[in-house]
Amino acid sequence: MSSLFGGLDGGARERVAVRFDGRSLTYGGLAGAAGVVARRVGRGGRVAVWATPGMETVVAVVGVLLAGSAAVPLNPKSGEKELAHIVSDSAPSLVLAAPGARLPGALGGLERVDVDVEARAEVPQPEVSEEDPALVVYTSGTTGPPKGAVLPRRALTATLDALADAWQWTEADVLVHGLPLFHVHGLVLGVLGPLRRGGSVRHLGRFSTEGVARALTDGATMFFGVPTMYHRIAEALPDDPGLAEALRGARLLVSGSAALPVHDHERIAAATGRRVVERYGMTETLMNTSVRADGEPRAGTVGVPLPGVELRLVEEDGTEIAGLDGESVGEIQVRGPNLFTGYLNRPDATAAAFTADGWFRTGDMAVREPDGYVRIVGRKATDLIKSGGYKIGAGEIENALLEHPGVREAAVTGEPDADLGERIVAWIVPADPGNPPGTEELADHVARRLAPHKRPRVVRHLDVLPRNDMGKIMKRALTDA
Ligand code: MCA
Ligand code: AMP
Repeated sequence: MSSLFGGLDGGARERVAVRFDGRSLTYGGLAGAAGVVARRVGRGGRVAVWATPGMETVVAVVGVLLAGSAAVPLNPKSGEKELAHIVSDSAPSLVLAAPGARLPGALGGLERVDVDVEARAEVPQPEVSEEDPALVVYTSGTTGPPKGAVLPRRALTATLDALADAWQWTEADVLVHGLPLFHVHGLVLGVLGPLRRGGSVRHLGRFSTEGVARALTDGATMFFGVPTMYHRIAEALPDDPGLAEALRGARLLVSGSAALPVHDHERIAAATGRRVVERYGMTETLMNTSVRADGEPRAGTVGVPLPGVELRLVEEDGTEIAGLDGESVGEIQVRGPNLFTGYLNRPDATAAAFTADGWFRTGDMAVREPDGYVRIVGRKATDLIKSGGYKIGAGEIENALLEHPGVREAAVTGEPDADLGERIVAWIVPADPGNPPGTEELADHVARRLAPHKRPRVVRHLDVLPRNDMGKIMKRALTDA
């Protein structure tokens, strides 16, 4: 198992691996506590992790990986419908949770094992293959419930080593972030990344500009965030000289999960003299491109393909765009060891995601600058919304809205939002036009069923939804209305 975590294999057992608000674990402590989890979990199979932003989640995921099993991180704010789907789809053997964490009814049928961060046992040494699944991460599509992307161990190591090369990321780095631990950004890059390098991660529990400033002033060298976090930093900078000073001292500021607006990039550059580095990835592909630490961090670009990643732009008819002209727009397709193996229980969706010759269709549209830099210009599907860095499918929200008795018809779109990138807008035809359900009621309804970040922020009432001759809702007409 030597391969996943350089930090656990090396000799630096006294070095701090992980810190959460006053609690920390050294590499020796993490190996011991994760060893207990690994022995309890055993080899093979899938194990759910109640992924609160705390030390237990790190110990649980590392323990599952040391056991040679696959972790299924669960969003602790997921609603009943979403959780029930994930649990029945991934069929975990048990759920790992922090002592005292309250688990909802949807997990009632699962055996619960509490994680003890103080416990210690030898790390087992199971036989594992690099193709064995390491994580199953649920991600939204345009329609239907989220799909479980199966990420093999080699995808994690390939992406983390490519990032180490691009960012000159070493064991001397201390990363700070406040990202959720049930998605690739916060879990793979933000936790497994430092552990693979033998470095250290400080998790804020919850993102705040003050927390970032404090950590960077107190020895952290890198910050990872989604554009919403950088927007909040850009907003706070004029009144917070300490924040500007802290960012100035960082070795690397990295943004990803959605496009970083040029305005925020430039405001941060003007106030701190530092340019944020953007990288581009996806749950299914892990990281594809990045601006390199020794490259030019130009606003609005996501840099160059990472080592080992093949990337091409393809036109609608399948023709590959040959030149780097900075204006021909095509879909980004990628190939490489960083890719997932498929969607759990969804061979149809897996087949549809790849071309006949094995390229993964990202659905992201881009151009390539003459020097090879990739500039993302949009997305193929209008039914995918990125809000706060979370990917959200219009279809799953529409289905949830239709389960509300006050809703006869529903359509969901994303609208530009300075803070969230896009905000979710629900267009509904009320069952009773004289008594339509209010915004808060529908927001709560969706938050309870799916997750709070999937709740509509705006609700608009219509007498009828605009449909074409085939009866299909014309979303563009709604967005333009
Ligand atoms: C609000 N809340 C509610 C409701 N309304 N709860 C229940 N019912 C409601 N009706 C709660 C929320 O749960 C939250 O609780 C609080 O109110 C505020 O929520 P909200 O306004 O939605 O969010 P925010 O606090 O403003 O969060 C902004 C954020 C967040 C911190 C930027 O969006 C975020 O963490 N984004 C990161 C997304 C991410 O990691 N994406 C990676 C996937 P409480 O106060 O308890 O929190 S993409 C990926 O992995 C790929 C590979 C990539 O490229 O990176
Ligand atoms: P997810 O499925 O949640 O992993 O989100 C992946 C999607 O996030 C990608 O397909 C892109 O649309 C978007 N994304 C990630 N990083 C960036 C970035 N740096 N710039 C623009 N879009 C991004």
